[in-house]
Amino acid sequence: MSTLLPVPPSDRSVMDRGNDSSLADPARTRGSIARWLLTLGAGLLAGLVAVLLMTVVMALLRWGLGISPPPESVPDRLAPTFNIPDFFRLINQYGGYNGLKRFGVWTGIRAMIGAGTALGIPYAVVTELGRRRTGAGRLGVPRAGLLFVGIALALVWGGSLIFLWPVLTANYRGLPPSTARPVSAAGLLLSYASFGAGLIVAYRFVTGHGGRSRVAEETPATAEAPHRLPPAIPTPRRALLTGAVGAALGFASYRLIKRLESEAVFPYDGTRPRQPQLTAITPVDQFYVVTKNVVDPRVIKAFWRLEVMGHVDQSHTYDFDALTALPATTQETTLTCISNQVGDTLLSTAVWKGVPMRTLLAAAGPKAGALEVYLHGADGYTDTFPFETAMDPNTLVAYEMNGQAPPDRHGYPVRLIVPGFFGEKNVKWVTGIEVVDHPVQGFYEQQGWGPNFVVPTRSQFYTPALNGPIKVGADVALRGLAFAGNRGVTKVEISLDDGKSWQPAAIESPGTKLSWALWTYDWRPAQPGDYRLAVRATDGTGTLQTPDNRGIVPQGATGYHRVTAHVVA
Ligand SMILES: Nc1nc2c(c(=O)[nH]1)N[C@H]1C(S)=C(S)[C@@H](COP(=O)(O)O)O[C@H]1N2
Ligand SMILES: [Mo]
Repeated sequence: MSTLLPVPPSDRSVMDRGNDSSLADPARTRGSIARWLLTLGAGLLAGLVAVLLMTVVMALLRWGLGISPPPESVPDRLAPTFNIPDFFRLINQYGGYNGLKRFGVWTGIRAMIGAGTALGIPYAVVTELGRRRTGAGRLGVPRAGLLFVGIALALVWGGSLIFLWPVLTANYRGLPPSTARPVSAAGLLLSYASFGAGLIVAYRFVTGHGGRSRVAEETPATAEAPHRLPPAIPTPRRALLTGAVGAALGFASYRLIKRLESEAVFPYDGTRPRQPQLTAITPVDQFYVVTKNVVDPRVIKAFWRLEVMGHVDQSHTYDFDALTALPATTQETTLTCISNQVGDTLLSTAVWKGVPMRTLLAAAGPKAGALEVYLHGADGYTDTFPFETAMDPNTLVAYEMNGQAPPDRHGYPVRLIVPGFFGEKNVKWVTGIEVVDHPVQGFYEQQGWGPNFVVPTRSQFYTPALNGPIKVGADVALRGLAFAGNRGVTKVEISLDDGKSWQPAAIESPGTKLSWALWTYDWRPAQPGDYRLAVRATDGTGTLQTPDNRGIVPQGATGYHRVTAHVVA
């Protein structure tokens, strides 16, 4: 098999043009330009094949080992740096959080493929100029080409490690932060190296340069007459073959990405029960879901570890069996998202079983000055809460939800339950509990949410009958919930006249200090007309819910839930 395009006579003269006046010949110059264009085309083709190979490697590493590739980790790295108004502007611009997430990842994939393909051009130029000076090296690749790839690799890898440092703790299969970081770094290196190797091999193949350069052999370089080798150009057959390999790699990476996309969170992120089925305990499959991710972690229990480290005397690492061997607490707790509007249903209640966090902290021996805990999730998510809250006996490292292992979307195998605070502190897929002696900020905190994450007292109607007209004299069972963080609900009152007068509602299910109360109020409207109904609750400290209307940014919404009842004759 010929490893080198036979050099046509015209090219031999181009090759020798250092010694003659061929540069002055316009026809030869045109031939030389055309030849360079073909060379650059070979570079682009090689770059494309190489980046598609890298995409396959990245997708396999993501799927198999949970190593986050840049199209996923870069948006994750950037998201906390947006302020809340910009974050919401983007969310609106891209049709919701899911739309924004999709945009981020696909932009990343496109940018990566574009940049990788484009890198083929400088590689081709450097390689061909190197070939002129030194001829092909031992591997059929001029040293300049290898150097180019080596330097590019070092720069891109080093830059990635610096830029992505905070999110290298992510491992979607559940490795804890201290292991995840080197594994992520190695995964990036392997990915980038697959690109570099792919570029070298694909370019060498497509331009027909084998292990030895026949041109170089035929015209050995001398000091007086340095080479004027023509740039290598692709042979049609090899270009076709390379294109076919590229198509196969493109297909493979497409299938892998599609496979990951089928595990994407789009169908369930932000979901809430559509049919109001209000029960004291929410069935697991109706529990609301919120996640920052495009593809949630699917933790392998055998990979999963929980590290308790930082400002402690003795770091500890627990595997699942070691954690579940510790004395556990079972408690009913309601969770609600900070972006839950008054009257909305991003809130649910489950019975959680887990180890009190303070058991783990006591074993590690927090040092004097412990201020906060900095939590790490397998998805690189972070959040914080005061050390005092971490020592609260109700703050759990939970591994059961309503008597079963929590499903992936709720943090399998282990998540935090932090009564009193908004859902975001309830870190899912938790892999690290880091004690710190200085203030730190988590994923959403950096955007400017908070600083107060205490759930304010809330109450709301949850009565489907109010959606339609109501007959005068009919019995209407008004029903709803009230929730007061970790303070419990002691009283719920209903107003039928827009808050002018209040009547006590009956407590159908009191819940616990940590969970919602369900209330009912039997109403029989006597007159037709539009009634403005309102509800308010009093918490366990005797404090009445605030009537002040506050939006969800930056500390969660407050105010009375009001609904209109259309009573007809
Ligand atoms: N690791 C991790 N934990 C997380 C999140 C996340 O994106 N990643 N989202 C938080 C937010 S904003 C909320 S409201 C709750 C939702 O918990 P749920 O989906 O089980 O209802 O999880 C919190 N824990
Ligand atoms: Mo949330």
